Formats: sequence, C-alpha cells, structure tokens
Amino acid sequence: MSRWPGETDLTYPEVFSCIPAHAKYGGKPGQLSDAQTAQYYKEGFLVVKEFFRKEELDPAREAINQLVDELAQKLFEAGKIKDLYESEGYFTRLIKIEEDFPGANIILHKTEKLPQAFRNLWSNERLLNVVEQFVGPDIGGHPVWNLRTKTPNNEATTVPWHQDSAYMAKDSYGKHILTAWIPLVDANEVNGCMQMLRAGHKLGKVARHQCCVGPTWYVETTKEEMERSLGVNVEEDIVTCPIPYGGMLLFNNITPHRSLQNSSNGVRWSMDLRWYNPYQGEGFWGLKKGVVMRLKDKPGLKIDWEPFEAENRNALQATTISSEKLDEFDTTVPGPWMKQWEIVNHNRHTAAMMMEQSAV
Ligand SMILES: O=C(O)CCC(=O)C(=O)O
Ligand SMILES: [Fe+2]
Repeated sequence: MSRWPGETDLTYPEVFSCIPAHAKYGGKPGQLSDAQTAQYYKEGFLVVKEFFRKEELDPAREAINQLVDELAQKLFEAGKIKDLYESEGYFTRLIKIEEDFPGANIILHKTEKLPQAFRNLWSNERLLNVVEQFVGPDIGGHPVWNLRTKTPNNEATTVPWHQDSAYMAKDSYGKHILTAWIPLVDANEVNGCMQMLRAGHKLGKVARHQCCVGPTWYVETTKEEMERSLGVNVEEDIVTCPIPYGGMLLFNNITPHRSLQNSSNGVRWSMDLRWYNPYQGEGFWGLKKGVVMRLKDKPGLKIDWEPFEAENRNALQATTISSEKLDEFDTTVPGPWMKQWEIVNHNRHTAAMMMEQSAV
C-alpha cells in the first residue's frame, strides 16, 4: 500500500537495464563504444572523461558570464547589491553578489534563459549522436534542465540523495530519460562533484522520498530506504565522479545521485540537460512540453526554440500566482513534487507551495 502519491510498488527493470538495439555503435561522430553503452545499462551511469572540444564548451562559459552580468545590473539597479563586482570573474563574481544578496544564485538558477550557446550545446550534433544510442532516433529535449550555480558552502545548491523521477510526475517512472551532467569547470570532490549509486537503477523503481531538506526545495531519500527498496549496499556502491572540463556524466531518471558540498573558493558551474522520446508523452507535470530535436522521419528538422523558451517552468510551477505578483527577485522554489511526498520539514519553499494551493 502506498501512503504517499509518489510512492509505487511498480518496477520497470527492462526500461533501464536492457540494452536496446539503437545503443549499438553506429559509426556516427562522437558515438560511444558498445562497451561504454553496456556499462551505462549495467551501472546506471557512465563517466565520459573527454568528449567536448574547447570551442564547443567555452561559449557556454561566456554565456554564463553574460547572465551573471545581467543579474548584477538588475540587482544593483534595484539597490540590492553594493557594487557590480565587475573586476571579479567567472569563478568569483557570483560569490560576491551572493554575499550582498543571499539567494542571487537561486535567481540565476531559476532564470531558465537559453542563450544561443546553451542551445548549441544541448543540440550539439555529436552529443545527439550519443543521445540516439540511449533514447533512439526520435529525440526531444526534456523540459527539466538546469544551470547549477553552485557557490561555496551553500546549502541551496548542495543536492541530497535522490532519483530525478522523484521530482517528476509518476508517468515518468517507467520512461527512460537520459541526463548529461556537463561540468563547466573541472568538477572534483573539493568543489562538489556528483556521487552516483552504482546499479541503483537495476530494479527500475523509485524509492520513497521526503520533503524538503533544510532550507531548500529538495526532496531526499535515505540510505536505509535505498537499501530497503533498491537492492543496493550504499557503502559499497557509492561512486564519486570527478569530471574534468570537457567531459560529462550520463545517467538516467532512476539512478540515485547527489552532489557534494562545494568547499573550494570558486563557483562550481555545471549544466544538466535531458532528452527523451517525444512520442512517449508530455514533459513536466503537463506544465511544459519538451523541444523536438531530431525525428527519424524528418531529416534536417529545424529546432523551434522560441515556444520552448517562452514557457518558464519555474513560473509555471507557481501556477496560481498571477504574473503581476511574480517578483523577479523571489528566491523561493515551490514545485509540484512537494505534493508527492511526505513533508517532514516545512520551510519558506513549502509555505509558498501551500499558498498557491490555497489560492486555487
Ligand atoms: O549538479 C548538481 O549539484 C546536482 C545535479 C542533479 O541532481 C542532476 O543533474 O540531476
Ligand atoms: Fe538529479
């Protein structure tokens, strides 16, 4: 018997563990070897240490500098920060801004702007050739994507143990969604790289999660719960995944993972991008659809980014707050996943979610 709406006894082992025919190395530029795809299906994740060329990633860093600059200008004009901190760079400017206005990193995380460099990275030809090995020849960009603004020693950007499907509607549980976690710095244990739980996907099951951790909007599953329901031995199966700039980490929506604390002096920038089969259903709680990137029957398809970018997922999550009440400096993140799990810790994010509910 399930006690919470997100709980399930259903398992989908074959969706996440059986190697599909389209995984086979097909000779397209960038594609992974059969040994690499086999490892992904066996362990639930794969580290690719070298994938991107400098010219494929550097523009994303430039775009981040631009986004941070726009944020600084806005906060400065509104009198929320003392200085524009223009002499600071990629690794430190957001830290300075954050010191004056705690939560600035959350505003940036929520922005969901898709500069051309992010679009180019997401739809990179060689990357989509890899995506095809997991998702098949019909590819949609999944509406859940993130720019991680992980400033040092910051609770709001230290993500506890979870499976991504715990944030999504239940109809995502049996569908394979591929994530590429792409560091935009060298990510390591000091600045808060990812940890994965080896083979935590093998039962194809979502463990029980609880909401919300500390002062954040994150759900969390415990080590005991993962051992009980996912058939793992946490101490033996944790794999720490340092990834250099140029590499990436691939995993699916059922693989348990977390990110370590950033104890360095610089921001640990990364993006997580997702793809799925667009014919397999809608995107995110019916709130936002994905963006079609490749279709087997439509070679040369041009990606239509405009409607995708126009729908802001974070704003849509706040469904009943009318647009004139949306505050551009709001650092709360209420979301539909909070209604899926037991709320064991209330904070300003759950309160914002309750307010929306009572406004219905
Ligand atoms: O980047 C992080 O810190 C967490 C990332 C994560 O949970 C994800 O990409 O699904
Ligand atoms: Fe995640």
